[in-house]
Amino acid sequence: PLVKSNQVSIIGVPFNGGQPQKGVEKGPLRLVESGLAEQLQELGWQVDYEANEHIGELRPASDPDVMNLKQPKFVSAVTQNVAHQIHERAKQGKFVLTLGGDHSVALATVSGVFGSYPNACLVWVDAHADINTPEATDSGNIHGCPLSFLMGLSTDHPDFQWVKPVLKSNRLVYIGLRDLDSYEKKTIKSLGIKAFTMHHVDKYGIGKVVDMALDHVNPNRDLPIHLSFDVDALDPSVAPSTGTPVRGGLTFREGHYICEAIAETGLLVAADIMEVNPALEDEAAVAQTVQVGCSLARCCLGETLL
Ligand code: Z70
Ligand code: MN
Ligand code: MN
Ligand code: MN
Repeated sequence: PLVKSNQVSIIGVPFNGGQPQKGVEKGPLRLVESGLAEQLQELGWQVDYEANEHIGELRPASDPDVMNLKQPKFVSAVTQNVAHQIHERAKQGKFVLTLGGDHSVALATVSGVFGSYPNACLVWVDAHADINTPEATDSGNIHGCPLSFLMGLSTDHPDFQWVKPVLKSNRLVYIGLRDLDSYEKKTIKSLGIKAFTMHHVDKYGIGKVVDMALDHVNPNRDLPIHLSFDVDALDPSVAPSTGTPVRGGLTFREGHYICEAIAETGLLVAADIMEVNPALEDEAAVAQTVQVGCSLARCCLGETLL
């Protein structure tokens, strides 16, 4: 395996500034309180945990919209800070497991991971493409934009100069897409980004889709892999407590299969479990979503491999 140690760093990022709904900042603590660290120890990993409890204090006194983006300074400050934490852990040869928080936190995870593994590839599992530019975004919510910054599609935003264009279009692949803005569709086509929508999952089956996805971003199966998993990729019946549920998503097994198959390559160096929102839906739905988040994380760390 590429991760040289049996150590995993859990990085909690209790942050909601990339979108308007409260509660997603409670995701990381709920995942940890439900026993995630102990579960990973059970799998043979040595676990450390950074809760980032005080990250909300990075909120600036004033944070006006810039180019339609909401809370740009807050998002930038938090993600830059966390990017450094992740970069340090990855450099030490630890597997980095980041718990969101909204998906703007991928500015931190991808920057940190690719800082340590410049030749890595990114598997983005999501109902959404999260590749809007500051100019193109309708909502202004930065969780819909991280990939545009990471790919250098929006280089002139004053608050995000620290984000380097570490991600090339041939090192990104999507799985699970089903809710795209028209600018996002145009961008995916014009840059030739490989995207497996739910249509492709239906057509080929998840086994073939993951094979084809890895054939594209990692043809020789020798590059480090970063998996960023937005739980809204899953069907709302599987992961109901998330800010932007979209019907027609991945089944429980399809979601877990993705994590298992990527873990099985031995190339997975980092995983993100994002957009679990314990303030949405009833307590049974929250418990179900938290359990699914934990089991996806365990699969990333080899639980179901013999
Ligand atoms: C839309 C936007 C988004 C997650 C919603 C939605 C983006 N494309 N991402 N929920 N996780 O606002 O840019
Ligand atoms: Mn650093
Ligand atoms: Mn997302
Ligand atoms: Mn999403």
